[in-house]
Amino acid sequence: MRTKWIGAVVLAVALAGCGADPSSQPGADINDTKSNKVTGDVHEWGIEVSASKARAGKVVFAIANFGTIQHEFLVTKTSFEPGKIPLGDNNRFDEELEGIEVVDEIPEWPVNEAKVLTLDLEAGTYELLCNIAGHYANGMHHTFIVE
Ligand SMILES: [Cu+2]
Repeated sequence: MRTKWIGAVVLAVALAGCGADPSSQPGADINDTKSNKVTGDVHEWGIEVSASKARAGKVVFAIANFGTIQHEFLVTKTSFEPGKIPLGDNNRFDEELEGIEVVDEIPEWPVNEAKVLTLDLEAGTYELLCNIAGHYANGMHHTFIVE
């Protein structure tokens, strides 16, 4: 009887852990997978990728728009903390801003279509993001580390 009770408590704690919102933890959008071939998707409101790290050199991003509206996919090299690029009055950030370099992008593309972007990336910290008004602030960004 006593053993059963302990088992129930452990199960309850495990379930509570699963319910926690990972997006509320800083840096939680990083996964441990390292690959130079990255698949992923953009949607309201987020960017998911199969790998959060790559080796310096050629990196291929194959990204689907699984949202219900058009999105863009920018690869930016930045010294700002994840999600902390300062926004202007128009709810976008200035792509010429000090501390951020837009390396390249997939411009806005239709729902349920995928695009491929091939880049030569040097080591550094990048943020993959969508800079359509309001989209970055709503969570459309993902840290990407090149080592
Ligand atoms: Cu967007």
